[in-house]
Amino acid sequence: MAGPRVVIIGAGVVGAALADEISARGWTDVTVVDQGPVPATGGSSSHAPGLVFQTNPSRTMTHLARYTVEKLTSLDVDGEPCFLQVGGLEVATGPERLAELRRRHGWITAWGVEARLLAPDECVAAHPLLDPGRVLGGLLVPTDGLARAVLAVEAQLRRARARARGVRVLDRHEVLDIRTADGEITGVRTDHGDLGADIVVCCAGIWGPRIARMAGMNLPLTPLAHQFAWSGPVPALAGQREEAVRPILRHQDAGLYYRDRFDRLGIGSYGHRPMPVRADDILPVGTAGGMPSVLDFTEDDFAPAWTETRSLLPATREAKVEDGINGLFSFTTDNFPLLGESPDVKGFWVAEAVWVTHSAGVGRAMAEWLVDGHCSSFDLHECDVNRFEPHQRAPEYVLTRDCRNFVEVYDILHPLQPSGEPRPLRTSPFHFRQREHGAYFLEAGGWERPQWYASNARLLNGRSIPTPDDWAARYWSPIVGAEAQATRETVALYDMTPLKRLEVSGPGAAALLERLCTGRVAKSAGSVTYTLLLDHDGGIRSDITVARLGRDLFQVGVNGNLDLDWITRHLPADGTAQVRDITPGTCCVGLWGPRARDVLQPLTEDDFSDTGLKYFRARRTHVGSVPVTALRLSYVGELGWELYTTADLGLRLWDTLWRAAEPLGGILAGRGAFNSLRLEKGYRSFGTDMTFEHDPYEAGLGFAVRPDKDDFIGKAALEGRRTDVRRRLTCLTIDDPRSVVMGKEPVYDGDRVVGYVTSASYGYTVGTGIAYAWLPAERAVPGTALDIGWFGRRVKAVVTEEPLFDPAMTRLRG
Ligand code: FAD
Ligand code: THG
Repeated sequence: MAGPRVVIIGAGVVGAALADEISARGWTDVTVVDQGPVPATGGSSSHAPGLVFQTNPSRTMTHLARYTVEKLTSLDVDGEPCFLQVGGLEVATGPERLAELRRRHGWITAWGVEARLLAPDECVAAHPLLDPGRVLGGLLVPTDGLARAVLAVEAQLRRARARARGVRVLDRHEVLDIRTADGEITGVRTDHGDLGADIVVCCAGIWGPRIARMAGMNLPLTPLAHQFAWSGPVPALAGQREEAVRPILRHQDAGLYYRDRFDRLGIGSYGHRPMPVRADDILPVGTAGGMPSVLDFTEDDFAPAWTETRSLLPATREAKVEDGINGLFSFTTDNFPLLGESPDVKGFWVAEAVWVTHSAGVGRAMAEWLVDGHCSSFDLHECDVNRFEPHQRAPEYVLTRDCRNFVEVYDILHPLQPSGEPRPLRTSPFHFRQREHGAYFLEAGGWERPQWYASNARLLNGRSIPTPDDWAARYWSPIVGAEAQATRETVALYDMTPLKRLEVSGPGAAALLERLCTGRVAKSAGSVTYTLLLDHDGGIRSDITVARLGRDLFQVGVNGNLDLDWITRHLPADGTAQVRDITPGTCCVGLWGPRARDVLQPLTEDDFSDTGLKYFRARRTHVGSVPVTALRLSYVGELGWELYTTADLGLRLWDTLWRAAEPLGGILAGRGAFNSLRLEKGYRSFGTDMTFEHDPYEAGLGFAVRPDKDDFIGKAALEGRRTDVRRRLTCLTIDDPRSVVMGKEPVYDGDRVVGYVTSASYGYTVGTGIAYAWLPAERAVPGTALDIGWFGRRVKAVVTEEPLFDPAMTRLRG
């Protein structure tokens, strides 16, 4: 089995890793094409100093890096190792950074990579060039180190070219065009002739946008210049025989990193102005004499970096900056790579905006995805090139965000911190009303979302809302707690407009959804079903709600653009079903709380009693003068409805509801309360609590799977899993009301790391801190006492039966 004809464009670290991994899986009809000479093609990989720091807030990114480390440590070229495992050290020179390193220690520990917090003298012992007077502490990851990128290219291409595999490598071949027919790849045109192909994978680095455009695809990345310089000989390093012995070093407070190389020091700086380059202006290798991925060194921009270096590492005062580059590599709007298949051209794939750090991991991920149809080793939902909302592909947005991300690359970013610019982007029809009520807005998917309302400060009278410690108290107000409590006491309006919704229609719609969903969704008109989308390997792709509004008409509440992409890819070829994102043209109010019916019933002729519209039923009706689709369900676990209408009537709907709710003591409530209430109720959030790597049984969502229904995607893979659950998404409670964790923290059993927190909040109506965490099944037993790592200290937590609030569902039904 040679597999389909694959052409990989680009022989940098990414293309080389993919060629190796894909041929190892039996696809051997593979050609790697590069415009430059292999292995030092002149792309970014040829210039990368190769620092591999595995620490990352994303579990997936750490795992991609960990695999890269594992693989490259096992590879050599004629005895020359591809990886120098010198360790990675991040140091703090200020108290905020010191706290940040403790948080980072939490992440890397949670993701299963060994790391240690170091005292100042230990930092200096590990890296003797450091000025002891400046360092407050550090984070050491012993398995970090230096990837030798060009060697890694060579080693991986050698394996791929070996006789048993027979991958072809055509260097000095420039790709000039991508050939397609009827929306499918047929080949690539090069300056040396055509190559037929069924699959093309673009691993062209900073040239990616140019190649993608040949296939009609807009690739949202920006090449930015980044300064890297070599010092001359540093006397203190004289006589160093090995290429590198000290840990790679990061000094994030000044945007700097370092590596040693014999008696010299390499210095990378992000401390300069962003220098974006249009992908179209980057010439092919070989045309410009020199290397187009490298711009001239601008010494002035480097001056502050050198001053700071001489302060942090005093031994460098005896040295000079010898030579430097402004090297180009890709930034994206959310700092994740761009992986996956074009939505428009079948067989055109990309693996772009990938660092050396993640390259081998990405090679493996892409190979699995291509060969198996899905990637089982890594959860790629954050990396999928089809994750973006339409505005996130706009050139202005991409450029602004990418430059911002360059500036913020080492900044301390709070998990709730909204991106500074561009803002505001998407506003619901209720936006100006919300502002009148003093909404404090955060951002998600471009939407301005009220986190709480200042006008609700009056609710604080007579309540005592515990204040969390410093970090958790940012982007927080005690009003959040008051709004949560008031929701359960009276009734609240929540703006649910940002909840993405799709319309699936046509005579084939029911069959399509039955094939994709784990539950029965083609029930009577008016039914609503909570159900899952699975991948072929049984991993959760999303949890959704499917409302059948008519025989051929469904409204589907989803989690993001990947759901739209997934459904689109599975549309029947005969055109009998369509899918459309109706989010932008519509809006939604969640009206929830024990008095919700008292608000709604007087506004409509229809019967909204418990029997008139049962729990998990939908109806199209009117509220005052506004036509609405009402779904009776609630992510906050209270009586009430999601009320949808078109954007033009949104304000009218809001005002109508508010006029009826206010006299009954109703309130407006924000996202902070929402998140607390849903955790009390045990409702999971896709992407945070469960992702592609989890199956429904582990995630506590087995109830949404109907193994007895007709075939659906993922069904076969689930067989036998229900009884073989090794890890569980588990509810923990935290007694200390000040210690509110935020997600991504490690969970310890004594000294052993046994899991990690997904999401957390204080539960304002149950009166305890709540943290959901992934734990081994044997520890997911109520009563088990565990610790959560929080800025280097331990917070006591106990596994607790869930849900914490209203397990009998008396609030929702009735
Ligand atoms: P590349 O290595 O650029 O490979 C793309 C290939 O595509 C090129 O060989 C090019 O010739 C080929 N190609 C493009 N267009 C065509 C065409 N039309 N026809 C044929 N072939 C084509 N990352 C880290 O992890 N750690 C670091 O410490 C680090 N430091 C860096 C420092 C600098 C100064 C720079 C510039 C980058 C650094 N990076 C670092 C980033 C890292 O180098 C890149 O992200 C990575 O090398 C990208 O690999 P790639 O294979 O995607 O791209
Ligand atoms: N509303 C709508 N669609 C959505 C969400 C929503 N789609 C995406 C996301 N949110 C899905 N998440 C949930 C989670 C839980 C519930 C609904 C949507 C829920 N679960 C009940 C339970 O678990 O007890 C009901 C389960 C059942 O009866 O099958 O209500 O917020 N429109």
